[in-house]
Amino acid sequence: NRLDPIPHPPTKPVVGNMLSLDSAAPVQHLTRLAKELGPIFWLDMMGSPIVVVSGHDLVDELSDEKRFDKTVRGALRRVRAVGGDGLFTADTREPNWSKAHNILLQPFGNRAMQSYHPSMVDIAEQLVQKWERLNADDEIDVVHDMTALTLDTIGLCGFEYRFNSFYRRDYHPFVESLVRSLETIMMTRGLPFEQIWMQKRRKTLAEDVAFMNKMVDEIIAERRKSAEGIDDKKDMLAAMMTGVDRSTGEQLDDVNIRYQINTFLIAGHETTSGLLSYTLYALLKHPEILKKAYDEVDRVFGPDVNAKPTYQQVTQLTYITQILKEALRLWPPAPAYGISPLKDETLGGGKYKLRKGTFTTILVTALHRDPSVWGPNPDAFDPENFSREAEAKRPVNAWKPFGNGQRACIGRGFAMHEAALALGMILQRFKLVDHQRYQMHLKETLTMKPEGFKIKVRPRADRERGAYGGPVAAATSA
Ligand code: HEM
Ligand code: LEH
Repeated sequence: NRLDPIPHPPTKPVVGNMLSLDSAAPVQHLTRLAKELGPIFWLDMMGSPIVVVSGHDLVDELSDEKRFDKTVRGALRRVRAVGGDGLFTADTREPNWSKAHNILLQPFGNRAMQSYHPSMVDIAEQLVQKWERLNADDEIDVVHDMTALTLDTIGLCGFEYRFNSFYRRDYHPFVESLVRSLETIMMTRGLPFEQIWMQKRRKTLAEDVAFMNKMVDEIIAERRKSAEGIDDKKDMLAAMMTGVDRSTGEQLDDVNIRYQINTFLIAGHETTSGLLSYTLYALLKHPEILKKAYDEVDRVFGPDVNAKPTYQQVTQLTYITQILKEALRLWPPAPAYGISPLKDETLGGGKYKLRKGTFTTILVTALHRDPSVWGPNPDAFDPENFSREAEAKRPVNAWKPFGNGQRACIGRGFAMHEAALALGMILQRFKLVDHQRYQMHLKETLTMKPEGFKIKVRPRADRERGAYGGPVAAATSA
């Protein structure tokens, strides 16, 4: 075989490894296979191979953008039904990739983050107000509330739209369509003869996509004709409508802007919510880390429980950021990404040959627990992995929750600011109660999230008494 000597599990005739891969939990299955078969192995997906890499040395090589580029295949190719040639699902050589990349660097830059901060606080306040009004024995569906938070946040910062998820019991109809679409996309991932499979689902997919496109197209058209000049708005939509790609002098067209917005909504819905849910889980299970987190929040945000955090204060939450990074290590919400060699390649000092174009998956879940980087106990949750000293000592390309190089996540700064703010505001107010003694159970969609994770909260008694030597109620912000 041309992939010899890369390890390979036994295959069945015709289907290869296709049907033996757990279709409800493919990433967890691949992660187990990586433990068995090692840092590199390949699977036969009905005649087309997919190489799965998770050893740090090999990932380091594969991170060389002169030799390897992102490839939009497998599950991701089908996400194009919603994301079109938006940044996330565009091929690097498509003209709209570099054009949108250049234009979007500004609205995802640091300066722009400061302008989104008040909107992020607006939505985070809706979350904590909901929690403040719960009865003592009411349960919180963590993933639901974190998804409401992250979706509403990108809606408001992205295009001044309020999904108002905290004012409804079910999700907004856009979200119903999005979730159903992603489900179909994952179910049909990699299946051949797509014309004959699941006709009902394919029809629903087409209807859902049409519905989502129409809603977003209307928002764009509204903005184009609004009396208020586009220039007055400071959201991502305004930046996309006015931005010019310096290298071509061109602007984004409205269909591409729609695909970018669909993409931001997928991203806002799928990933940051997972990050926050995993983080709350880790804190519940590690009281000593939770204690340090409370101390930092109290120190940085000050004594007033209701004070709105400033942008600067959020950037000072360094220990909270270490906690978030460690959660991204153990449970990367985007668990894999696909690349392929630009020409015929050899890896591992001549050991493995990869032909040009071979579909190769970086399995981030397994990379992030490689003992050669993280030590003999890589499954332990330890924010000290992201202390300044530990980060300085660690080799590059060992921690890849946001992907690689020019195709890495453009929303990284947005997601991290949003997550630190929300976690900070939660800890500012609440004690967390693990009444279920929840044990992690992952549900895979496009990403992975904890299933059935419920908590309860109580107001923080230590702060009510005034941990700073005076009654906090008197210290209302002016
Ligand atoms: C790309 C992860 C949040 C927008 C990516 C990639 C990863 C990732 C791994 C690379 C995918 C690949 O190589 O195929 C995450 C994680 C997030 C997050 C873990 C939260 C914790 C967001 C948010 C947005 C966003 C909030 C936008 C509002 C994008 C875009 C790309 C991307 C546009 C494509 C960039 C390009 O190829 O030019 N993300 N993401 N992401 N992400 Fe995120
Ligand atoms: O290797 C890939 N896919 C394979 C294997 C799969 C089971 C892991 C396949 O058969 O399709 C390519 C990677 C596809 C997984 C993409 C997950 C990314 C989730 C991020 C969504 C949200 N987002 C968007 C932008 N930023 C965040």
